[in-house]
Amino acid sequence: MVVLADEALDRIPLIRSPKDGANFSDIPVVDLSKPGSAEALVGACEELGFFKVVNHGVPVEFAQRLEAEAIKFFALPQQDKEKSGPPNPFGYGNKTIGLNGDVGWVEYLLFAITSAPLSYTSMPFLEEPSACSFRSALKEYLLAVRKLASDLLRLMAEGLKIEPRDSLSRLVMGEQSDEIFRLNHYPKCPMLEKLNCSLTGFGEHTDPQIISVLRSNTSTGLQISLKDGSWVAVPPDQESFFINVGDSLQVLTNGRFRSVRHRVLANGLKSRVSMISFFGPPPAERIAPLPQLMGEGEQSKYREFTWGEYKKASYKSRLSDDRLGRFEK
Ligand code: GA4
Repeated sequence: MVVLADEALDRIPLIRSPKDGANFSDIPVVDLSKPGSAEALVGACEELGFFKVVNHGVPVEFAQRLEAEAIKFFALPQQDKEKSGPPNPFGYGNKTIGLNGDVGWVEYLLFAITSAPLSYTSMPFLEEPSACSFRSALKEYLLAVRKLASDLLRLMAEGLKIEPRDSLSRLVMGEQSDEIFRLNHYPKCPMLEKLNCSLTGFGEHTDPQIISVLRSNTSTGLQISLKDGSWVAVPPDQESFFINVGDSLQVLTNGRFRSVRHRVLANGLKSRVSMISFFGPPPAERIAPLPQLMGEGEQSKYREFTWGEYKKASYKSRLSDDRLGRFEK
């Protein structure tokens, strides 16, 4: 039996797979400065539900500044961080994910974001005068990534030949749109080096929203699941963004795009810091296949629901649950 020194570790699932999984060199890369990017995006969303974007227009320094601020926050004494928790679901969380018993080798800050003017969940640490540089780094990053998300959804509409071109982007750019931002810190876990298995950082799941925009430091850990169910490791790249198709976009395209199952494994040698923006529509928005994407006589594969209903059901589920399955016809 493997005995882990840290008691909390006992509750976190070990994954009996080779440490980092096979490195997957076939992650589609979409260069936003090149012609044909709209078609490339669509191909990647159909095949994997996941891709990487380069020449994305977000200055690298924005992510670096926010990462440096996040590292300073996560280095604070535990009792100071706890003042901004527990997450309900927003705030500082440590090892527990969501409200239904999921655990992982991760600590995080989760924010609800509102636009016009941009604001986010207030937390005790953000009220300190010393958090001024955190607040400004957060704002500049969030604004730049919202613009990227909007550009990507416009390009998707172009690639899908949907008019008007803002049919998808308008869903996530409105004042009532539901945006969430997450800063994750996966501390290194040196004892993993001795074990021939990995520790769950963030358990397997799909994202309920439309798209998610992820940036990480140079640590490995992120894995995605391919159509055949196998897991492959995504090589990190701190200058690019990784995009996930979420459950809602799968429904909007009547299953043409694939909501990608993904997970993060903790690293024995190096801590991982990631920042993810999740873009959802307004709560009252009806999530149903876009009529222009339906062939003649094609029926929706899903029962109708609003984003508010889907989100509520999601937050009652466990991370690995097949949330969309419950809405399939
Ligand atoms: C997965 C995507 C986002 O990280 C998140 C997560 C949320 C949470 O951390 O509170 C959930 C998870 C996510 C889906 C199922 C529920 C809710 C944890 C969980 C067990 C912020 C989101 O929107 O859904």
